[in-house]
Amino acid sequence: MEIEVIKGDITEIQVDAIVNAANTSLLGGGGVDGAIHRKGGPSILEACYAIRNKQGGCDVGEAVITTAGKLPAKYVIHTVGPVWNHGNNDEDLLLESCYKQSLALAVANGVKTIAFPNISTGIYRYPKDKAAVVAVSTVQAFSEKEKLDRVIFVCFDDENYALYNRLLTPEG
Ligand code: AR6
Repeated sequence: MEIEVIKGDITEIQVDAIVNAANTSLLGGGGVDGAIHRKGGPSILEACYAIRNKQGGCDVGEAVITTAGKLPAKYVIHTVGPVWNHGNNDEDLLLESCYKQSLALAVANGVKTIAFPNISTGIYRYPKDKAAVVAVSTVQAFSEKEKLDRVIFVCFDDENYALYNRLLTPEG
């Protein structure tokens, strides 16, 4: 399983599934969530409403899957990262769960290629260095047991891009 890092906009990535850093309402917001709904069009929000009607949103650390609407990806996997609170609220375990649940949902839906944004490191203020360690170690642990073809970390800013490159480059 290839694990890659690129700098860019996740809404433009051609993979089976892109992951959204959503909130518990699933009704959209700012950051990457806003960009995905804006570019993907209303069918994503309609699918999120259907999930809300069934299960009442999405808990922190959980994930749900919808269409990707007009985006080049086939699916959007919406996961809800933890809000950073000085590390006092199991933020690391909850962030790890976001990556695990998203990967499990990908496998269950026949996804072979998946792209992750840097969940929780924007509006939710999770320190980027700590979040990158959780993201990379969780995906690497997953790859030892189950395999997708490709996992791409899509970094939007230089700081995250540098952090992921360092973690994913041997002796880097
Ligand atoms: N492509 C890839 N990464 C992006 C993009 C993009 N188009 N836009 C932003 N990022 P954030 P969170 C990066 O704030 O911290 C929303 O309102 C961004 O630079 O999107 O998990 C939700 O509805 C950062 O590194 O998500 C929630 O309420 C990363 O994506 C809340 O924000 C995550 O930043 C979730 O906050």
